[in-house]
Amino acid sequence: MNSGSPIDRRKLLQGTLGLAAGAALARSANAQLANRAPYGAPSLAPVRLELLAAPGTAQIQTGVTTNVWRYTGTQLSGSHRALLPIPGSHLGPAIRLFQGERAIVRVTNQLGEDHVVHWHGLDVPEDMDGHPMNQFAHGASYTYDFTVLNRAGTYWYHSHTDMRTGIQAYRGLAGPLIVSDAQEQALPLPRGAFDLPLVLQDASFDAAGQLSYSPLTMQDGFLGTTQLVNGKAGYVLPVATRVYRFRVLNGATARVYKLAWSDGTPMVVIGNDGGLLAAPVTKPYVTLAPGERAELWADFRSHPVGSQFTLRSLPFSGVSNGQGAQLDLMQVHVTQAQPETLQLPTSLSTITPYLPQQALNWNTPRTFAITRPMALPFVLNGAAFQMTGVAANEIVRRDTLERVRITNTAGPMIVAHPIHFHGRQFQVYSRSVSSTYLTGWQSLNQGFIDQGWKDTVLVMPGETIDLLVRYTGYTGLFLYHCHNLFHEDMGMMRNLRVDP
Ligand SMILES: [Cu+2]
Repeated sequence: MNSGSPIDRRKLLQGTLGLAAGAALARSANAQLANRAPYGAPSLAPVRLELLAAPGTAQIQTGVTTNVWRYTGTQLSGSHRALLPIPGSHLGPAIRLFQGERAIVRVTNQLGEDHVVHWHGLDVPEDMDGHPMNQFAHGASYTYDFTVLNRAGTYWYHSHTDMRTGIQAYRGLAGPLIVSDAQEQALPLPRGAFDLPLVLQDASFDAAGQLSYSPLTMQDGFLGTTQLVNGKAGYVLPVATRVYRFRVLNGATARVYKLAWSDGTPMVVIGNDGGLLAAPVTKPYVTLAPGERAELWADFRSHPVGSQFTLRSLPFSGVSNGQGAQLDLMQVHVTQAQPETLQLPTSLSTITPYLPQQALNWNTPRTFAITRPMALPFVLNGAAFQMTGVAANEIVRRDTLERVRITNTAGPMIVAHPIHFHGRQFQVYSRSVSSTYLTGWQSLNQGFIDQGWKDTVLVMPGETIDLLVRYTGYTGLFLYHCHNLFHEDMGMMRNLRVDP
């Protein structure tokens, strides 16, 4: 069954913007056989986990009980603790794995609708990647079995259900996935209680305190009125006069954040989507689009006990009409004096830049345009999502390096789109923006973290971005899509077919 026709998605659009959401379509069988042998060698005993996806309740707002969907994790085996629940949060527990480790995660669906889990940023086989063709029904389980090939970094896992990714992730079906490796372990970075995930989301509530998901417009998608950190409104983080490693993950369905400290302290960035940067980067603010991650070195040594400040999103323009107001995200309260000896390392990791001439197609970049057909949702590469459909220019060779160009330059209703590629991490080679859209671009561009490894990149209006992408070593269908989850659910998603 093919879910890609504009008719289906137009119906869903009407349904979602109105009262009822469309039902997920039945999954289709995939004729494509994946190459499932890992190309890294597992070095540790497998980590076996159970994740139950089911309805539950949470105190997102203090004193108010809200119905959510949540992952509840259980560790069955493994040589280390692999589940670190976020205290008090309805979000999924942080899953901690090591490079080279095999993870076997059995997910059971008790949601009352189809579900599938994507391991965002990880390089895993086709049938482990959370493609909606592998979604499974209420009452069923699916066992994900993969070897962690990725380097240390802040990845995440979340719903990727056909036309239901937005609502499922919004209601809580998302969590951090932390990978460590030997190089990272050897660095003097904050650990334990000083190494914290900060998952940013926004939400809206009805009069009864229940989550509402009502996308504003096609351009905006869903923008909530309440800012959440780790599943809490009005989040307050007590800290000591120490250094913290904040793993900030934009888990919002559509909102872009321009992150800054209220006291004007610059942001010290040590990592992004694909792990630690080669060296720390200091920025006036950090631009973080849905799906992206930024690791911050937050040094509170010079802040006296009793001081308070705010992590906020500064004003910006150009993303979409509904976005860009200043927002307070969380309060930091310095509550304890403690000694600290850590110094910011001058070097963090080894990142070898791809050379342009290494790309097979340097002179003819593989180009995917963002467009919006008249009165229809946004699309990538000229067509809405088809479950197993690929266009002629969406067939690539495994493990080859290519120059991939994304353009966001067509049409009268241009907005920003965070574009995510499944499979391997890529490098951002260049950005250019047309003068018409320069003002909005300049309100965010100093916060782009284009160094290092990326799996999601914000493509601003009027912008053309060139990436250097070495495709996954696995074969099969791997998605690329907009991480504005409303856009994705409306069909702004395509397959790349990775051939041997
Ligand atoms: Cu989009």
